[in-house]
Formats: sequence, C-alpha cells, structure tokens
Amino acid sequence: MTDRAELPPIPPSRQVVTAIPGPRSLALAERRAAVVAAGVSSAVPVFLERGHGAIVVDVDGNRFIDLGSGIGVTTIGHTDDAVVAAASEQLRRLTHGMFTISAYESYVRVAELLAEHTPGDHAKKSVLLNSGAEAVENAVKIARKHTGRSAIAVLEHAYHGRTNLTMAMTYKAMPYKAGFGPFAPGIHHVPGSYPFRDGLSGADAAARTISHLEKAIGASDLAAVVAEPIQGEGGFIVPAEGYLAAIQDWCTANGVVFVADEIQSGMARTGRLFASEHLGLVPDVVLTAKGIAGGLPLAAVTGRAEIMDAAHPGGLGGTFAGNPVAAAAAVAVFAEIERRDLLAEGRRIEATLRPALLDLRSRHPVIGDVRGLGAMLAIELVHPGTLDPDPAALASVVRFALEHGVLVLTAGTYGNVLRFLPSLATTDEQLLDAVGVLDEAFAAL
Ligand code: PLZ
Repeated sequence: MTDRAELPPIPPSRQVVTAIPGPRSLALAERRAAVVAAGVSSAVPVFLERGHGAIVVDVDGNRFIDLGSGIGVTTIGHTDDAVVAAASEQLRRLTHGMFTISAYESYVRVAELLAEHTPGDHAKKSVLLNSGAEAVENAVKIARKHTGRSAIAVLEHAYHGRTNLTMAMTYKAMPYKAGFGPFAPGIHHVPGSYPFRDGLSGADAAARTISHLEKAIGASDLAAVVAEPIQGEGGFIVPAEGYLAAIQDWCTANGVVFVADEIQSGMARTGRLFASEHLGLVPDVVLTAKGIAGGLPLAAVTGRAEIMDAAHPGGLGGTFAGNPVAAAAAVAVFAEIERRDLLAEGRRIEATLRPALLDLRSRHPVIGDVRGLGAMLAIELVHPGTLDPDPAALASVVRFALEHGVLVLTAGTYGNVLRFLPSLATTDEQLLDAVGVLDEAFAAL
C-alpha cells in the first residue's frame, strides 16, 4: 500500500547531504547504463524518489528546489493533494475504458472545461490524447482534412515533438533529428520573431514571415500555421508585440488554420490560463498537454467545432488516449487553478522572480536578456556585450545550482538559455533562496 499519510512530510527547503550524485544515484546509474537505451539521457545525474509542492527528494535524501517542474508539467505542484485524490479515486473505479469503445464522463468533462476556458467564445470541441507530440499530430490531421490542403508552416526555433511528423516540425537538428530522417514531407520552417536577436518590431517580423508563407509555400496550399505563443525549447522566446496577432489575421484572411501550441506555455503557466491571452490571440485550434493533468499523461486538441468535426467518425482516437485516471486528474487541476487562484500565483512568481533576475543581470554581464511571462521566465547567456551564445557558462551555472540544491533547466537553439518553470506552489522564499544560489553560481564563473 502506498498510503501518502504514512510518508513523512517533505520540508520546504533545499538540503544537500551527499556529493551530487550521491551513492544511491550512482548505483542506479550503473544499472541504468546496462539496460536503458543510450538515446534516453537525463539532464541531471540524480534519481528522484519523492516530491511535493516545489521540492523533489532524490534517492540519497538530497532535497532540491525544483525550478523545472519536469519541463512545466507539475505546474500546480508535485503530488498535489487534489490530483492524487482524484486520480486515486478514479483508479479504483475504472482504470481504463478506451473511449472509442466505451465512453466515460471524465473525458467529456475535460472537453467541457477546455471548451469553456480556451480563448474565444465560439463553439469548441476536443479530442484527448496521451502526449504533446500526439496532439500536434492530430491537429495536423484535422487541419488537413478541414482545408483539403497539405502544407504546414512552423517557425524557426520551434519545438513540437519527437515523432516522425513532429520531428519534421521541430527546428533543432541536434539532438532531436540528427540521423533520424527522412522526415514527413509538407513541413515548412519560416522565420519568426526573436526580438533579442533580430531586433525586429512585431509588424516587421510578421511581414517577413508572411512573405515566406505567400512566396515560398503559397496560401492556397497551406493547411495550417502551427506556432508556440512563447517558444519553449527554442529558448522562451516571447515574440515582438503584435507579431502572432498579425500572423493569425493573415491565416484568417487566407483560410489557413491557426494552431497555438500551448503545450508548454498553457495551463496557468504564464499568469493567464493560456499565453495566447497575453498576445491577443483567439487561435482556431489550441494544443494542451504537460500541465493539464498534474503529472499524468494527457493532451488535447481543442478547436472551432466546424474544424474539429471535419475528421470523420473513427478518424481520431488511440488505446490510452484520454485515459480516465488522467482525465480525472485534469478535472482536479482545473478545479485547483480556480480554488487556489493559481493565475494570481503565476503573477506573484513573475513579480518576485523577474526583478531578482534583472538584478542578477545588472551584476553579471554574461546575462544578455531576461524575458518571459508569469512562471515561464528565462535568461539568455552571451559573451558580454555581444550576441554570441555562451553555453559553457550555462553548463557551469546549472551544475553549481544542482550541487547546491537548486534544479534548473536549460533551453535554446544555441543551448545558452536558463529557463525557469517553477510550480505555482513555489513560495517567494524558495524563489529568492534559489536566485541567491544562482548569484553565487554566476560569481563563481
Ligand atoms: N510542443 C511546445 O514543449 C514538449 C520535450 C523535451 P511531448 N517539450 C519538452 C524532450 O526532450 O522531450 C513539447 C513542447 C511543445 C510539443 C511538445 C511535445 O510534447 O508530450 O513531449 O510529446
């Protein structure tokens, strides 16, 4: 029995009690090396045992302030009590139904919640899936069926997944694509908006993108533009003001489906439920995954009813897609966001973290840019006074932080972005303690 009441509570602070990695992690690493495929690597060398709220504990008893949330998944906190209760209850009642054989309520409830809470008040429908990549794949299927066109445009620096189609849509070759081709045809990368590097206004960046869409692809062949409102793996790139709204308007005028990949930026990550809301977007289709079910695997494609219904009955589905336990967890996540006013927590985290990061930048010139929204913030490291990426400095900082009980993640096409995806349960004290560690890490460079 794993009754959580029997587990001792986890203190809300970092504490490192062994070398990192400790002896138990090292022993597990040895077992792992013998049987886990080399292609699956881990960013940090410790094995986790438990987590709660903003803290994770490794198998050697080291406690870390987790500023990554498993890449933005445990957004409302590790082992959130409401998620654990809802999932446990559903696990006992019905673990699997297979929605395409026999339906159950939690799936429908998640679709209702998504219809209510995604941007826009038009009629919406959803299909539930297991992973972000699967959501992207299904959005492409649906957009092609709806438009009768085949081409798909994605932005430079985009990340959309690791399946064959989504590898084609992901921008960065190493480590995501190198040697894994050939890739699905019909995918076109077009320039986007990266204010720190291109210096373009939203209008100028949009004009450049639209020129590519019109000249290199042709609107009459284009089924969809798929874009992350804030690019995640690409480096937490917030587009210049008005950029994506202009792209969305162009899509609407040309019968092209505008798909917002909110897999990393959505579900209360940015102080709004969806980053699209900050940017004035009402996407035709919104993709969710990661944070939607508090750590259980679930993803969704939610879109205008007439677009979503273009796929014929039987055309969409999957064995585990919309699993009842994951769906029950998602219902609990939506309820907790409301009950605990977690959108306000996202804004609180930004109000605490952004000034602290700006203060770091004022003292450490390797920090070229501070950007992001809500609890999705990042700093980009460059050789001082230039735009030349400094991935080596980043690696040292991340290593130092881990050795001092702070788990932070990297990102960026150039491998030089330190990203913060703290859970909304992270306290100001934990945030400032972690920034203090980073301050020391930068000083030690
Ligand atoms: N779209 C915007 O961020 C997942 C994956 C990291 P899956 N990003 C983190 C890794 O190394 O695998 C992601 C995303 C955006 C799609 C995806 C894909 O989601 O659930 O990983 O398939």
